[in-house]
Amino acid sequence: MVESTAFSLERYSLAARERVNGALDAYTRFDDGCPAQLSEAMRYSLLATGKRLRPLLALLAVEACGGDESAAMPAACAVEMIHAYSLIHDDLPAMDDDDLRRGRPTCHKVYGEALAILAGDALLTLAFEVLARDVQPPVVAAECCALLARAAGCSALVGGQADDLAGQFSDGGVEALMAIHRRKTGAMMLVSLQLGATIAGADERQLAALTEYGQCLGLAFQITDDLLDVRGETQAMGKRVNKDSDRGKLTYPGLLGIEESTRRAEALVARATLALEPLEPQAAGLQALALYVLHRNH
Ligand code: GRG
Repeated sequence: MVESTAFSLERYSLAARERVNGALDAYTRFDDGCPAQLSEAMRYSLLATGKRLRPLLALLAVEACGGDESAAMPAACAVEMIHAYSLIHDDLPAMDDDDLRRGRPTCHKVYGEALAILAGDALLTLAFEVLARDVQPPVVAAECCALLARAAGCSALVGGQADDLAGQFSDGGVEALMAIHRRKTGAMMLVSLQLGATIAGADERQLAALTEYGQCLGLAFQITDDLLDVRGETQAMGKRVNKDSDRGKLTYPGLLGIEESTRRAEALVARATLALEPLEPQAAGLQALALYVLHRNH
């Protein structure tokens, strides 16, 4: 990971991931009749090694807006649950049909398709239970539920996935590609920041800064994801590489070339970090995270 001078993202994220993983583990120990195989499948995917980028965004956003990390932990877990569900369903034969995720066989390869679908359903549902019950006060919890439902719903995550699968805009240009990824990838990153900000009681100026940051970061993340798909190695990525280009999917390097894609990712990260100015000096973590997204190798 890339170090910023005043803030060690490496040190912070190592410890924060531990806290997130501990909370995710606790949230998925069911003693209320959840079938053992189902909870095993949920935990297999949820607790697998991942970057925990969305939880980190929620936790860093609450701090950037002057709030307390522990207040945002339920939201950090909720976004990771939705993310894990979307990966399980995306890997299914009816969708992207993948065998490898996070360095190990996909959920349906281990537990079968039916249980993998149900594990995804249960993680999606659990996310809202956790938000509604554990975010305080209840009026903020309700606002968080509405924000997350919108970001995960038919006009964002699910809608972006539907358009992507339908090959919508496949003959379009960069604008078409951005329209898919703003919903499929960007919306969950943006809402992670918005949840942290909402829990911290952010004002309009802080919310606007995080929104600009999140929109730029989401697009930059997708460009680097496409670049890694071209350049990356299966072992480092923990998933099959070259799959997008092999399937004739629109990608940034495919449309713009590697050099221009890299330049765009750099420009977006520069805009993202500039957007954080109103939040300084509390946004050092988010600054470092933007640099990490640019230089990541998995
Ligand atoms: C099934 C509703 C539904 C949506 C699926 C998440 C998704 C939408 C598709 C996954 C395919 C993909 C490669 C999307 C682009 C970027 C992305 C979301 C990568 C995975 O996220 P990371 O890199 O993964 O944060 P880790 O494992 O580190 O959490």
